Amino acid sequence: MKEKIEELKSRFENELSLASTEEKLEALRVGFLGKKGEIAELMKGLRDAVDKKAAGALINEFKNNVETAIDRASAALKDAMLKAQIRSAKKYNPTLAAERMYGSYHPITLATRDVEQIFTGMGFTVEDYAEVVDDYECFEALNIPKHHPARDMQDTYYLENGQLLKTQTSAAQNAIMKKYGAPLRAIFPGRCFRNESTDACHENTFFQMEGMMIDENISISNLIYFMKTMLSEVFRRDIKVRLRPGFFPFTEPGFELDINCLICGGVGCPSCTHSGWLELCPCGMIHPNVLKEGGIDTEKYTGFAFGLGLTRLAMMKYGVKDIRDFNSGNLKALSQFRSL
Ligand code: FA5
Repeated sequence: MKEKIEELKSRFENELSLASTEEKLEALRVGFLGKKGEIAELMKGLRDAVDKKAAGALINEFKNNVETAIDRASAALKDAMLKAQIRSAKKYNPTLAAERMYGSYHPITLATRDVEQIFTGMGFTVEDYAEVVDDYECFEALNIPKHHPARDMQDTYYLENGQLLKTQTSAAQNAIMKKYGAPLRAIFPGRCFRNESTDACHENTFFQMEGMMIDENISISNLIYFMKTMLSEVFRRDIKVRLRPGFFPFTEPGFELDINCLICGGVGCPSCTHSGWLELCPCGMIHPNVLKEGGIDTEKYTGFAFGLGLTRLAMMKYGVKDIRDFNSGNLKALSQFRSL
């Protein structure tokens, strides 16, 4: 038995040294340790052995050595393969020039700048205002006392201290009147928030651009002139608009200025809630109560105000069908606009 094991041992070592792949190692394992392998044959021969115990111990020792040797060889093979893969992998070279990536302006930024340019060219200043305001700024100063039904149209997000995320850029009207007095020409873009369900033309976070002009003898004709000029310069083509009466507690009279949907050409689609028209820029003559609250002499001055839906304007100008794309962070969609 001893000689037989010695002979198998040297054969195993020889074959092991030639087993250069996982497949060859596996064949070796089956050949020696398998059910019908060399070691199983040795076990069968135990019946005829003189000293069964000693022979059994020798076979066991040989079996353990074979198992360990094959496991080690297999681990060494895997290690060598991994190292070869790492060696052949493409190396990272920090000294190479980076792949070129260009940023682009957000379409709302582009639309804001367009409108700002148009109004600054007509003598308006551009004002900035807070996004977190208080009830007075957003409602009371705008002739919307507590419990006024008009508040239902503009639910928003409240802070624990009673402040709120502004629902409309009109929230800055009072502060700007107090800051500059009359005469006054100002526009103030800003992010607005409303707690409402979203669809293709409604977002809970969107931009408006407020405008105010206060002076002697300001009338609805002035308002219509500025609205027409703004729209023709923004779109630079003929677009259909309609002006209809609208109610805002801070205007008297008030109007809704709608634009014929440029996505569907007025036939009706999700972008215009299937009406063919999109509410874009409500406006009106500033209510005397609002002027008074802003410290303006209503005997001498009148004024108009408008609240342009900037995000909707960007939809129409750039043909974006769903307003939610603007806040999506989807670079594929947003990077199609003018590069930096
Ligand atoms: C107002 O917010 C008034 N402050 C506008 C105003 C100012 C009227 C001055 C008169 C004088 P309204 O809630 O309709 O009105 O919103 C104005 C515009 O903002 C809408 O026409 C629309 O273009 C845009 N807008 C309103 N809600 C949303 C919304 N959820 N998602 C996207 N745009 C909106």
